[in-house]
Amino acid sequence: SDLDGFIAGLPKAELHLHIEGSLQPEMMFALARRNRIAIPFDSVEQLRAAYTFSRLQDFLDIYYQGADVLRTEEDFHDLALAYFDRAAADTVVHAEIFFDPQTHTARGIPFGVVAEGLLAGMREAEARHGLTSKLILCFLRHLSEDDALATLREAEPWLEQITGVGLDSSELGHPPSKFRRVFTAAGERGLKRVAHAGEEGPPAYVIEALDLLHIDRLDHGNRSLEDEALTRRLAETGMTLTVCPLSNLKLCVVRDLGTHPIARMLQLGLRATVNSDDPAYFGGYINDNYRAVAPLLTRADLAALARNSFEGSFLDQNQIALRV
Ligand code: ES4
Ligand code: ZN
Repeated sequence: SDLDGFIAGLPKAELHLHIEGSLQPEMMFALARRNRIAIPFDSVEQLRAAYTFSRLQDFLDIYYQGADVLRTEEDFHDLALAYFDRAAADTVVHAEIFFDPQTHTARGIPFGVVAEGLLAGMREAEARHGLTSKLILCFLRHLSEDDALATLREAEPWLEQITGVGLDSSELGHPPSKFRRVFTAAGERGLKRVAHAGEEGPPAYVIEALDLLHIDRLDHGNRSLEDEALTRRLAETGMTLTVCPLSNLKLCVVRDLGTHPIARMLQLGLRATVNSDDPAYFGGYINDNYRAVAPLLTRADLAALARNSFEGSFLDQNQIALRV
């Protein structure tokens, strides 16, 4: 339709994308074959049918299992390039992608294999599509802070090519305060800081992410709206929220798309953006996410969401002027 054309025509940045969550069932089977690994599913259809979740943990269990087929530098390169090809088709001109090194190093895959593969894919996407990108290293919050600190040390040779650190995985029971020291260390090394907070966790976790982790951007943040003073603070400080509508639907963070808070966020003056999170698992890439919430929004709102994605990116101002 006309609205689809409007969304498709908006240049946009994607700021909340787990590269391991872009692994499509077809590629999972192809990599299993290439690496001679058995996977506990008979077909792409059977695998897709397993993607029904009642909460974040249901998804994480299957997401970590899926990542097991990723073994070589070429695998990570192919994964990244497939995502960038698909993102370019959705008029994404810049992407800041998360990766979860601990998911791989815990299986004996060296940090450098993961990083070099992803960086090669990023360079190829820029040459092929002019799509620029940045890399954000996420710590798994269900693991210890010592494990995160060891991961930051392992990353040391690649830190010039890594823009920031993030915090993801199981939120409930793993508050931001658990990672205060590693986020301080990352800040001292000049890295940007982001964290998933307020997806399933309470507003208090968002406040901890602000006050203890000194985040530059808030991933999800939905439950911030339960706290009026916090909402005002996020609006007044111009904090960017990376919101993921189809993820919120699939993980039962919202009951249905009709009650998604994205419109309310914009009305409250929050710098919200729209992103796909784990597109292979949640049933849509970035334009699908824009289309999912479009009925709640005006065209000016949709354009504001796309503009926010550049303002909230880690590009500098003159780079933004060139990208939009
Ligand atoms: C994630 Cl949606 C979501 N939440 C927390 N951690 C994650 N890792 C990958 N996707
Ligand atoms: Zn996420």
